Amino acid sequence: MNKKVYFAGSIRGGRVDAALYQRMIAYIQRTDKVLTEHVGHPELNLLEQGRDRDGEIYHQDTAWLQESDLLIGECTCPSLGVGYELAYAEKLGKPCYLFYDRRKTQLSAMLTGNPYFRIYPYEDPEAVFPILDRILRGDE
Ligand code: 6K6
Repeated sequence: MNKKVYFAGSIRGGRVDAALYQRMIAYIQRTDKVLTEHVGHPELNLLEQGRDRDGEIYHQDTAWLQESDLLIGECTCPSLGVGYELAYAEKLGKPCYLFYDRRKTQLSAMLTGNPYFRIYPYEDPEAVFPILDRILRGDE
């Protein structure tokens, strides 16, 4: 209860799974706090904003990673930013729980080969929600 969750999902990598991100974020928010709610917003400005604005995003997101209790990532859509966040969270020792749709993608060996990451392949997105319950209860 009241854990601070860093939710990671693709933004400039592609928004094909944005509706699922939004559902997962809303589900987590029933019991806990999501620091990165914007990742699920249906209308985002995907354009590069210049070094200064993108620098603010980088500083805010790395501060939220430090503040977070755990990271939950939806990794079906490949994203350089999400990959960077996962390595950053690992260095900080934050527990990382990763989901991906095995019908749509093969996850990078840099994730599946690293036992630090707890990885949950699924075939039906509905399977994600009971796993989220267990993660948030601390049972995973
Ligand atoms: C403003 C409002 C919504 O989005 C913006 C501007 N962009 C970003 N804002 C906050 N975090 C971002 C933004 N772009 C990328 N990120 C972070 O990188 C998120 O935490 C995502 O998990 C991840 C996505 O990386 P890309 O490489 O797919 O963009």
